[in-house]
Amino acid sequence: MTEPAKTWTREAAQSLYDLPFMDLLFEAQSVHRANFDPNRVQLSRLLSIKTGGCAEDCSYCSQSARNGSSLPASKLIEVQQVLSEARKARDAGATRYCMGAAWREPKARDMAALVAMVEGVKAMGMETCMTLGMLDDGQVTQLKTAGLDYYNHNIDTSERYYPEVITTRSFADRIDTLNRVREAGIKVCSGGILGMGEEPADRLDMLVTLANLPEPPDSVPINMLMPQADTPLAEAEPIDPIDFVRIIAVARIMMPRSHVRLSAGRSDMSDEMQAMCFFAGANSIFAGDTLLTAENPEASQDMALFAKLGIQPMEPEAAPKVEAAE
Ligand code: SAM
Ligand code: DTB
Ligand code: SF4
Repeated sequence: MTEPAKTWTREAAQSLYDLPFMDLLFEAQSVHRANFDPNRVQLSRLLSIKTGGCAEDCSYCSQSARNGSSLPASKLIEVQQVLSEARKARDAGATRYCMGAAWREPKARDMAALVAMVEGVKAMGMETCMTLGMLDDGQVTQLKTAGLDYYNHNIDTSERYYPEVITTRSFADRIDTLNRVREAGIKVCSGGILGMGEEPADRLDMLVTLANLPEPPDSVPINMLMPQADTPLAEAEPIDPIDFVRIIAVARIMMPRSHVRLSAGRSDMSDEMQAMCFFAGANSIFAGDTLLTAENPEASQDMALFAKLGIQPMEPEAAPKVEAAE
């Protein structure tokens, strides 16, 4: 898949963002229709394979050992347990299985189990995704060889705002891991969180960084902060829903062929807000009642919303519907 070469600037992103809402949504929906079936949404399922006790200081996260959170640290779970959960997710309609670990980076001793998880989930016919923190060259090669399809590693916010949120690893570290993953031939899933006290310009700068990567990410998760007790962002001011929808629309226009995922925070969104996000070009969600540790709408609730909107789950590997334009 080759993307038309286009370099985005903050100014160009800002002028989209500032359009009258109806014009912005019309443009986003037009771009969406030119690239995807507008009535299909991809379902990913998450599983926390190692929870809590993380050495990083991400100020939004309940799993950081530095946040005084009560979440106890667990060990990497057994491969068989992952596979039995994955089978249930597949039977419930998930086409991608995303395994997340609360680590700064995986240790050498964990690699054999991680490889077995990827191989086992892949053998069930689902796409595989992992999010394990930073990776070195050897680790990306091992995961690629096992058949890993996607790696999730979020830049989270703008380069400017990033140090306000995380100090234990840099924005540049994140970009290094993303480059390593892409160069190994693993598809990149990268996005961020809205509602951490950042300015609208930070949200746009985050999209500019993502869109200007050597290739835009295949998947772009846009999370709405789920404030977690005992974290520095526990009392963060919620983002205005219209501002949130505008960012989804700008992401769709800037990354026309990426799956834009309406990620964490849906349990605090109305049906109407989610419908607006789908109209603005979001075409992927996390399905199932738990994210990694936080709550998510019940499958039955999502299916009721899909039925009201005439949305169907996307088939696995449903690529954008047209070949890349020149
Ligand atoms: N430890 C790995 C890492 O950070 O790269 C993987 C798991 S981490 C929980 C994955 C992503 O989830 C984070 O980068 C962040 O964007 C998102 N996330 C974590 N806590 C969140 C929260 N409370 N609200 C919204 N998104 C959150
Ligand atoms: C992403 O962008 N969002 C997911 C996934 N990638 C790993 C995680 C959301 C986590 C929400 C908080 C929790 O469940 O602890
Ligand atoms: Fe650790 Fe990931 Fe949470 Fe940061 S977001 S504290 S790296 S689990």
